[in-house]
Amino acid sequence: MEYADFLDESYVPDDELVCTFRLRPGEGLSVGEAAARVASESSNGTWAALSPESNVRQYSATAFDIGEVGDHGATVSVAYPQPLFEDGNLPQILSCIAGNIMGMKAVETIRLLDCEWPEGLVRGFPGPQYGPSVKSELLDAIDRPALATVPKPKVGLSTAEHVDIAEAAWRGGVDLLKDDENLTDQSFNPFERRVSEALAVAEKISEETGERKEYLVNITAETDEMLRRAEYVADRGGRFVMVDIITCGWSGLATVRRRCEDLDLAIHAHRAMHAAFDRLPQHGVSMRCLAQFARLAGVDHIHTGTAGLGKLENEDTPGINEWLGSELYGVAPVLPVASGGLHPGIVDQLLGALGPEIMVQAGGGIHGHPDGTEAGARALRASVEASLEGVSLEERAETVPELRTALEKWGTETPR
Ligand code: RUB
Ligand code: CA
Repeated sequence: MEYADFLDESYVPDDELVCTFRLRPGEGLSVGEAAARVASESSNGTWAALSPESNVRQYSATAFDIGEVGDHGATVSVAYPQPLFEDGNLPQILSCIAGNIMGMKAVETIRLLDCEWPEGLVRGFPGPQYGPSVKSELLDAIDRPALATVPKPKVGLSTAEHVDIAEAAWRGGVDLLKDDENLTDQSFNPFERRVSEALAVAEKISEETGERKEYLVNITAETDEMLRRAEYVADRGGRFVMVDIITCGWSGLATVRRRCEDLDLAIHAHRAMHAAFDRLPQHGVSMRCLAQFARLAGVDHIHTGTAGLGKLENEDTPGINEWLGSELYGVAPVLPVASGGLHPGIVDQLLGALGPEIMVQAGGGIHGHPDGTEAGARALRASVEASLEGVSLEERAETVPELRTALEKWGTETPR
């Protein structure tokens, strides 16, 4: 049992997890030799030749389908037999397919690009409870994108300031208040006070406007504490929690997902730190794969970028969103969230690129409006409605002065 045994260029996988990598071989190795080492190290081989007595080869991965060498290396596929994996254990799966291989000398760079999930593995995961159906089941955003806003400055506001901003944003037409990724339970804006006061105001504005107003509450913390915070949200009548899924980890997310089933809470996934894995095109784990893991783990919404229109860089938002909505053995789809540098002048291009089955989240693009948060929210809502009705922003701005002001301030440019 040695490296060469893990490569079979004519292999045809059947019912296995198939991962596509792009790699540059380490010095002195061919692509095929490097691919064999990847299949070996990520399943059950090692650097030394072994002569096992039992049939452990049945659990070995096989590298196959080696592509041409392009800009960032050559693509190779690796098939992993399902018994290699424990049911529903995402950390264990990732320790194989994105584990030691990321630092092997046999590859100069390697990136996990895509996974094809067999039914047997998918069945071990819960998937989302709601997904895009939050727009009609928990909100009144049936035929349009759900609209969310994160108060800015992102941290440092007092609870009273935070809730005042929320009130203005809800009244101006957004559906969801969202905590920022680094706002949890700080002394200037403690978790419990913020949640109870904001949810009370959400109820008031829901009655006033006749539209359900909800709150994506960031519960990110140590796992037991996340559960306690989720319970607090549910006790106060909240319907959503938010988790920074990369920084708190897949295991913590799995525990939260289980509890959210009992509490009937939807999960908003913020992906802060994803770019440590997915920014360099030649190395790491693609955002596409991170989004796949999140869907299996059962988040209802996840940030997937802005198709290049916002302030942050991202690979292939349309392709990721398409995967999140695709059929996967009956697992619910996930609602993609576009966020980061969005403002009313960009919305039309955004919906053109991504379609209306998304959540649109804007912070600075609402609270930076010259006439304040409520006007900013009105401008964003008007831009979304105009886009869906096929009316130009300029034309709609004639009857919506808040939109006119936003367009004068920001134009239709991408912020930096
Ligand atoms: C957006 C913001 C979010 C980013 C994360 O604020 O703070 O954390 O959306 O990015 P603003 P992504 O609207 O002021 O830019 O959605 O790409 O993960
Ligand atoms: Ca943020």
